[in-house]
Amino acid sequence: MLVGIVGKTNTGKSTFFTAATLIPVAIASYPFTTIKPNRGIGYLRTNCVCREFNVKDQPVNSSCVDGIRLIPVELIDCAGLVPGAWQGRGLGNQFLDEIRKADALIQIVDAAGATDIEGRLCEPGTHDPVKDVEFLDREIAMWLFQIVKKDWEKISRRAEGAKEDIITLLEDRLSGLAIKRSHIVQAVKKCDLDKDKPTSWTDDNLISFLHILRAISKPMIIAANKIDLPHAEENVERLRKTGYTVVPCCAEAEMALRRAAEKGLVSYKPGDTSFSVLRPQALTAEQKRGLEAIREKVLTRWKTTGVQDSINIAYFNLLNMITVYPVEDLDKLADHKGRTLPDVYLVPPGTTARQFAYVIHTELGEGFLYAIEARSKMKVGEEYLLKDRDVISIISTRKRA
Ligand SMILES: Nc1nc2c(ncn2[C@@H]2O[C@H](COP(=O)(O)OP(=O)(O)OP(=O)(O)O)[C@@H](O)[C@H]2O)c(=O)[nH]1
Ligand SMILES: [Mg+2]
Repeated sequence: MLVGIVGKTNTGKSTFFTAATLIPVAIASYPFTTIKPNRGIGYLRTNCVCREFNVKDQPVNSSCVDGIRLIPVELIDCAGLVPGAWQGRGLGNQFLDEIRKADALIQIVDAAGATDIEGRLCEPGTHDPVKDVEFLDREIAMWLFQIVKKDWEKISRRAEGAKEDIITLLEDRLSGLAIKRSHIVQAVKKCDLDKDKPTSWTDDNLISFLHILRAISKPMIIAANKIDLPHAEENVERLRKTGYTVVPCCAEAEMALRRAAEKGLVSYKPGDTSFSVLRPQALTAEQKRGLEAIREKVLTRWKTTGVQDSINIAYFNLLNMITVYPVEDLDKLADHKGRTLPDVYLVPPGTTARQFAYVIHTELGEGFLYAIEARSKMKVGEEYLLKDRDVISIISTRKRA
């Protein structure tokens, strides 16, 4: 599962990406700083099961600090866009091509309204960020429209004439865009379009359908960034009226805290509600002022910087992913090397015990006999639907290589 960081140019996408991944990328206060997308690993913050089972874990594929399990996930920082990108304005379709593979989107909005519609700096409060949300929705829908419209006449006629299924034809047309058949079926239903008469769909019908298809196949939240600036607070409420989940955010603060934590200057984990200074003597007066401003303007007022919350919401609320801990030895909750709760996997809802075995290792899936759920110590079959925070041992005729 891949989450794309998208939005108008110059809103703080790359700052958000660096804050989440600690990968240094180009950040600047003018439009179109990012040209090629940046890909990197960020983390999901979850309460580890180690506390509940009262064990000291030895994480391998993730990390665990004070009972907080950080699970790696992939993020992509896209190039910014301006209205008309679908027709080639700004960096044009390049941005749009980057979101092909994204399963969910975090839209970074300049909530302070301190950048105009073209991403140029302006006085905070002079631009309406709701307009940015509206234009991004339209850009993506128009980009999809361009893809579908190319041979719409042909495929809609074919669907009616040869009685070929329009859903299948659309699925072919939209392949490679992380859009599933079930997404298309849902969108057609929601738009109340006659799937047996696609030649009757007008351009407007098609655009509304594609708008809904995007919302279903690439659900989105809004990170209302630059929350430290004047006018951001009033705009958060207005942004909420768009119907999207809005997370107040200060990417710059998260970046500063993560960097300071990496250098051992402060104690801070992504998503924490506060930080403590570990080495005050190593901080310059300016750094101290900066950190206190973060505490006052961001953490005291908004509880968190919003970066971690946005990533968690994208994976857990938009994509409904669940976490599952596989173990071999049920008594020690350990793997074959004796490491306690070594791994946690992020899987989609509806994953069965056997499908999960395949995720770990093909051979484990092929030789699947049954599984044991650690809390109840009950035997479960291949069709058992995994739940969030399950700790599970898979018994298979074939061992892991
Ligand atoms: N005040 C404030 N400024 C921020 C925040 N996050 C980012 N910025 C500033 O916003 C400007 C743009 O940041 P970038 O991260 O380069 O923005 P971008 O959206 O990646 O821009 P493009 O790649 O050009 O589309 C920079 O001057 C950042 O320092 C924030 O939380 N608060
Ligand atoms: Mg950028």
